[in-house]
Amino acid sequence: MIKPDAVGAGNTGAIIKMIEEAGFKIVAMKKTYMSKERAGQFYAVHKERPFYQDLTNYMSSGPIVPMILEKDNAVEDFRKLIGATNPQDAAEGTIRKLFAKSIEANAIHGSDSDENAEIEGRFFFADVEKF
Ligand code: RTP
Ligand code: MG
Repeated sequence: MIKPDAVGAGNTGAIIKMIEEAGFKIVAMKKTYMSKERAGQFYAVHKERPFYQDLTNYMSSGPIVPMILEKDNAVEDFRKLIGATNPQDAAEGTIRKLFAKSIEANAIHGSDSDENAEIEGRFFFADVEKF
């Protein structure tokens, strides 16, 4: 999911280009928006963390671009492509190094397991939207 800071800065196209060049197939994609309540559901695993309120305010501050991506070893390879959560720690050439503004406004989200990728894909897309 391309996050509100990167969509707002006009970096959607550049990020999609990097994702495709890294060998990911886009199975589904749209530009949409999450209310604070829906952002809270999406990041429910972080409910007890001190940054949860800030995070859900930020994630509902503007449009987002969620995608379902396909590739061998997709979860691990995508997390390599996006880089560390804090852009200060992200490797050169990663999406977060290039486009993230801060540890919170960090340009992009990647699922952290195959199981969560399935759940998060269903959060945004119906089966008929996938091809
Ligand atoms: P994501 O889930 O968005 O792909 O990011 P991640 O795995 O790299 O990081 P995670 O620990 O799951 O945190 C989720 C998102 O919360 C925001 N965050 N803010 N202020 C803070 O200390 C802080 N820490 C995390 C970031 O937007 C992070 O991506
Ligand atoms: Mg995470």
